[in-house]
Amino acid sequence: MRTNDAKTRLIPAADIKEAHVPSTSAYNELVAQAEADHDGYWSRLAREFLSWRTPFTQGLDDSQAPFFKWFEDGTLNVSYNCLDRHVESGLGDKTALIFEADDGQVTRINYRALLERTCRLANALKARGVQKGDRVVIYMSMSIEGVVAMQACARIGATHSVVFGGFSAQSLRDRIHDAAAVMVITADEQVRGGKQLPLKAIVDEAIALGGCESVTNVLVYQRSGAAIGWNAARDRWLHEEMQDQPATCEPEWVGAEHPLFVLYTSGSTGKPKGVQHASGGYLLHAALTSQWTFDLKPDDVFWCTADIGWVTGHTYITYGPLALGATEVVFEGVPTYPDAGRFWKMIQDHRVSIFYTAPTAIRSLIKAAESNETVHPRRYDLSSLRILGSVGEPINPAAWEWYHQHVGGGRCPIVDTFWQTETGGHMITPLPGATPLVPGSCTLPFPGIAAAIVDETGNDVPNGQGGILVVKKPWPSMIRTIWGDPERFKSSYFPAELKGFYLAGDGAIRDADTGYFTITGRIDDVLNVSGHRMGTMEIESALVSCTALVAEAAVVGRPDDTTGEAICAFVVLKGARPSGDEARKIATELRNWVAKEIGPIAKPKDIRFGDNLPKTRSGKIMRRLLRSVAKGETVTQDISTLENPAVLEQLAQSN
Ligand code: 6R9
Repeated sequence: MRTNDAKTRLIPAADIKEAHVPSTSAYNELVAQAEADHDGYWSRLAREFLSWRTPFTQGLDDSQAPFFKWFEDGTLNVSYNCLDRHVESGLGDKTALIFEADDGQVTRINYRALLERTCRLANALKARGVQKGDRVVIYMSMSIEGVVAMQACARIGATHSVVFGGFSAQSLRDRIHDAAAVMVITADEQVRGGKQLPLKAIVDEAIALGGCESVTNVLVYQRSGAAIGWNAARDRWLHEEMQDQPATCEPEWVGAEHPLFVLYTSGSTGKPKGVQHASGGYLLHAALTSQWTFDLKPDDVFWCTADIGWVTGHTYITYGPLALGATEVVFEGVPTYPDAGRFWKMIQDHRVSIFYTAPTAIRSLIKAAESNETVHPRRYDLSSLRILGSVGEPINPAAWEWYHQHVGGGRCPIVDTFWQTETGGHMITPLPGATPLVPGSCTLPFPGIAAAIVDETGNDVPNGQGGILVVKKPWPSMIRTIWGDPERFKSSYFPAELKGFYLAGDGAIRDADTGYFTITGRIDDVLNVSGHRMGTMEIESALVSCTALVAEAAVVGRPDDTTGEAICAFVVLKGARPSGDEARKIATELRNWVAKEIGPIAKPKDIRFGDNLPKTRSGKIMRRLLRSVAKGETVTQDISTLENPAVLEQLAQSN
């Protein structure tokens, strides 16, 4: 935790020619405008950034708070805003996507062709009966087709729900079921790091688990050509479906509040939440933050390394950059294949000027570069870079410095962007031409975002003192509800004691001198492993669902140098507590079980066995204590209520 430290090193804002937000005073001016007239500020930007079919007459509608609405009587189409309008204004030949496959093969697609492909697929979806408001699950690898699938849904007013390709059949089934999707769009396989991994087979398995009867069609993009199972009544090849469809498709003009997508994310209870976003407000913030936070200009080559299965891929691959008519890189593979110089080589080859990635990737590439000079960024020509970004978790100052010096050559500002699936786009972030930087701080709120730090009763805490991060006013790209569960939406994000403020779920502190924000981590039972959100309860449910072996389980996070946090599981087995080889064997079995239940990203790094778990008298698992045990700390908490203190020694042993 940083205190009032006069030594805080401020790196001056970059001197950028014609930056969108060019100076600290320009930033302050925008903040003042938003403070003076929140509604007017956002409405002005919504008119400037988006093309409306019918203009809206009202900005915010808070009559049903916390179910806020923005620009509700306006109509628009998101894919029109991302594609058609650029073609209409003469940018049809401009490259939209530079796709680099796992094996290095590059495919470029310009705005005209991307629009045509989107229209063909949109027509194909309609031909299979998909209608406005229907949900379509997209379970795809990183590909042009993945972006096209999302845009095609937006074009016809279908609500997409993208499921990350690393999720298991069980997780996929749960999401298809919860959303009652009518269609799944997938690929035969995905190719990552030289390996072919199944997708269609997992869709088959998910549907076979039951509860997916709403799905009438599965469209399959042929990526690898591998042999796959086929159900002639249900499965169709994407290319066959598209080939005879017209290359134009009138967009479905939808109201600004029409649900553009539902994206599932982890919360503090077992069941993932379907975060529902609207069309108009979401696209506004996607476009606006793409422009201001990254200072994105027509000649830039933008690269966000996220997967479209996460919100970062939605906002900063599929929607934001395309809404601005930008050129961007889309990457199928992984940062370490064929070697850990892949990112640097791609920046060099494509002359990337804005690069946006996660701290976990940076940390693993630092390790690789330090042990192998040939993959060090200094071996590549990275002179095209002008702005770097970070997202997903706090970036520790050492990684920040390395990123700044070795990737950015000491000249590129780093925008450390704090935001969430629920917020739709950046909330607290530097603007490169306006904000002096401090390594490890996400600095100041985006203009118009009323971020603040309060105590448990919603009262402001002074700078220099940590508290709960909230947003005091609604903003256009905020979550609208949890799909099918409005009560959970209210209780999760607008708890009664917080005066109607949006509760982010993170702790934060503002620097006493600068007022800069530093995020101190989640205040709920959510872990952040390699920038991926994982609910501890979700992993616990997965473990105890292994009823043949597991009696009880508790999951906590512990700090990890590379992945930020690592998952540590404490398990009581139905049989005797195992040791040695047997313990290792069961630990492996349980890891594989979790991978099957949720996905490989949820595999516990550590599994420890005990005769029981430490509990309070009322029977609550003492998680704080388990967190100390996981870290290897000596336990200083009061353990007088523990039935069996010896269990702590058992749980301290790794397998
Ligand atoms: C965009 C995204 C959200 C959680 C969030 C916070 C953490 C994201 C961060 C950050 C510190 C940053 N987080 N960005 N923490 N500094 N720049 O990651 O969305 O997957 O929903 O995760 O990630 O804990 O609450 P999501």
